[in-house]
Amino acid sequence: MNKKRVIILGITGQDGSYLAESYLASGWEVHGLLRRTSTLRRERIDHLTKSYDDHSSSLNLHYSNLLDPTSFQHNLEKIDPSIVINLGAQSHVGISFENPTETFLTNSQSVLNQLEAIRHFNPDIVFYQAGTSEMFGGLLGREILNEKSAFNPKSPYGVSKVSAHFFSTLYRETYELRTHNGILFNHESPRRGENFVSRKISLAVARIFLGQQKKLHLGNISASRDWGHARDYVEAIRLISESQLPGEDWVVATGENRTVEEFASCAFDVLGLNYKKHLEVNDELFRPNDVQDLVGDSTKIREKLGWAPSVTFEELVYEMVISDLNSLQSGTN
Ligand code: NAP
Ligand code: G4F
Repeated sequence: MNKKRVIILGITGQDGSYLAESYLASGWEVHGLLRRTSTLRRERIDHLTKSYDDHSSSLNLHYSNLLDPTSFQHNLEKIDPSIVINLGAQSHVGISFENPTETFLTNSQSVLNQLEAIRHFNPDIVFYQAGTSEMFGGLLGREILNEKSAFNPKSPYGVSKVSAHFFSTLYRETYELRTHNGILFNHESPRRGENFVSRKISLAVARIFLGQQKKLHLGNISASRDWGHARDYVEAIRLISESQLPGEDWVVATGENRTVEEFASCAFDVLGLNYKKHLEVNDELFRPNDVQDLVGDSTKIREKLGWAPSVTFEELVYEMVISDLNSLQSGTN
């Protein structure tokens, strides 16, 4: 790849921020697309934009809402990248039941627009689409999910991502675009949004420890997820998009799953607390439909691209709880 220039959609999100760091550290010119919001809160990438005077590692930002196809097209032509990574999404599964139309337009229609723009501007661009284990809708019997498993989505979010997956596949097969579909299982970090269950738990544990909160209210605590660390998963995205392969589907997972209750138990353990004293199940926090169990088989990416997760479940939970405790104690959260 001679032109080391990448566009990242969803740069302000958890994965976008880690991916930008990774590309910048290896000398890439990184262009992040972001939407206009009423505040300028971009805490996940502030540390990258402050280094503007150092041109070897600067992050370039451009306004582009996922719902505005012309703004993507103009940026594509102006930046002329070798890789486009689409991480932009309404990524909250529970909220997708409340905002199904926005979720579908943001997560699926936008991908069609991106593919059309790439097809007409430069079909050699590598395109990465952020697919998800939510597309599977859960374990079928005892099958561990891989690239050949059937999709059976259980939420508007899941349906929108299946649709985007098939647009990406269609443009690969029809127009020979170099589209890769990542099918990533849950990945978390201290930068995870506060309304996802892992971060809701780690924040609550730290606040309860400091006497700032009494109870942690959760919904379906018997659901299980295959949880990894976002830093490991953005390295998988880089391996995939720089692989020189024409375009394929890739499951990225640890191969182990834990219930939400086990996540909470482990998190309270970090600060020597008994989760049973603080956790309450609240019926209002259950979703209209939920994926009960997920665990992935990432043999393909391990064998073909040499990827492997480096952070264990216990290390992930520990890092999240300690990070929230430190931020609360230093007044930065
Ligand atoms: P995230 O933190 O929610 O980030 C989503 C990004 O999309 C944010 O930068 C957000 O911008 C942007 N976005 C949303 N609507 C937009 C719009 N209309 N115009 C422009 N930008 C918009 O998600 P994440 O955890 O980093 O996940 C990255 C991608 O991977 C998502 O597509 C997600 O669905 C997918 N995925 C995530 C996981 C996981 O476990 N994390 C697993 C599988 C797949 P704002 O900051 O302005 O909201
Ligand atoms: O943390 P969650 O909201 O993540 P979910 O639904 O698995 O989705 C995340 O992972 C997907 C990959 O599989 C991504 F595609 C997606 O973008 C997102 O990043 O919920 C996990 C589980 C669910 O079963 C939920 O019902 O936790 C359960 N849960 C129980 N109580 C809760 C709560 N989830 C949230 N957010 N808040 C609760 O109070």
